[in-house]
Amino acid sequence: MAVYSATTTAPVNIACIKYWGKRDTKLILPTNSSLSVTLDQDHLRSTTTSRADAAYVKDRLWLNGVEEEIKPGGRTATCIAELKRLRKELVEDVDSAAPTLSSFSVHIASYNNFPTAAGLASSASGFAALTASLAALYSLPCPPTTLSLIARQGSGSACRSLLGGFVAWNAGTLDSGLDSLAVQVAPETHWPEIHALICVVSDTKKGTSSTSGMQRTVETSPLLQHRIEHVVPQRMIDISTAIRNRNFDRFAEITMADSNQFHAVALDTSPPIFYMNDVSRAIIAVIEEYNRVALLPENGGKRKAAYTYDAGPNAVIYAPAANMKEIISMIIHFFPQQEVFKDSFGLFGTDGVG
Ligand code: 2P0
Repeated sequence: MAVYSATTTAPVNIACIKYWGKRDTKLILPTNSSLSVTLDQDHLRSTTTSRADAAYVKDRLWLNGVEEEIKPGGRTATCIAELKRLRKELVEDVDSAAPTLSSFSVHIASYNNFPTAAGLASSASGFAALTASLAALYSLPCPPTTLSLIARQGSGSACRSLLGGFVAWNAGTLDSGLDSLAVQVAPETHWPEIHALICVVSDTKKGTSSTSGMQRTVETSPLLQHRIEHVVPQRMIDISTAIRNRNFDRFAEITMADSNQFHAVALDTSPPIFYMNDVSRAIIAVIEEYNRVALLPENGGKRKAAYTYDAGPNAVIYAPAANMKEIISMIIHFFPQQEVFKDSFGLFGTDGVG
């Protein structure tokens, strides 16, 4: 009896231009485009195995060894249904001799190689790995950009984790969502000098989930409308240019400005959402001072690091690898692992993204 099984991995991605807001909550269509860096496979990633068997009676999912319910009509069920549909349309209807895997139930097991307690979002790598493993199981003749349309319906940010390097998620304009997909701006090999340092400020679960938080922002924040119409479109162009030109100074300037505006729209939400804490803000002050000195003409006049924060207090610091040693020493100097930080502050390590 043939065993149909496929295992794939997908890394975490960290956005420089933030996704925050949906224009369609079912299809997960965003109110603005976004752009991220996919971290390398060696560090933070999800690994997912999918199996199809005629003997399975229903689709089942395990996350880190614990079975999760697949809710009918929910995000996971939608992704599985879309991939089964593509198997039928693109493989089975074309080659009638192909096994009709689309009619079998699937068992899916996914593991993260980073502690869920680290407070790092796992939905992006998780839904990207789930989509990629089913696509491999079904031998779908689809490029990652096409698969991003499906991963997006699991979790918006997941569409960006199907591609490596520097990745844009184009918001698109169609109601169908068919133009709301991820494209590679530059491969990881284009700019391997850029590394990411993840500073775990807190490992507790965040108070407001991204899904509900961003919806509240869409409904209540006047600043979000300004951001969508007048800020993000130009930033997407400018940061893509900075990446193509390997211009770290400009990349850093835009990344920090966009992190700050994302947290400003969170604050502009009613009731307000606070994701950063005092340690997060202190890290911003350290990096701002580091860059202020670097920007002096006698020091070269260019920024040396960029901070960015997602829907939680943990900092991600992007910098050329050559600056990382200095940055890590500085962070340890200002945030020594004394009693107050002992259990709540840790350096996760450096991630080469190239
Ligand atoms: C991002 N975040 O661009 C932004 C920055 C958080 C802050 O994408 O509802 O977990 O599943 O589409 O993808 C978090 O949003 O939300 C996120 P859903 P998701 O990375």
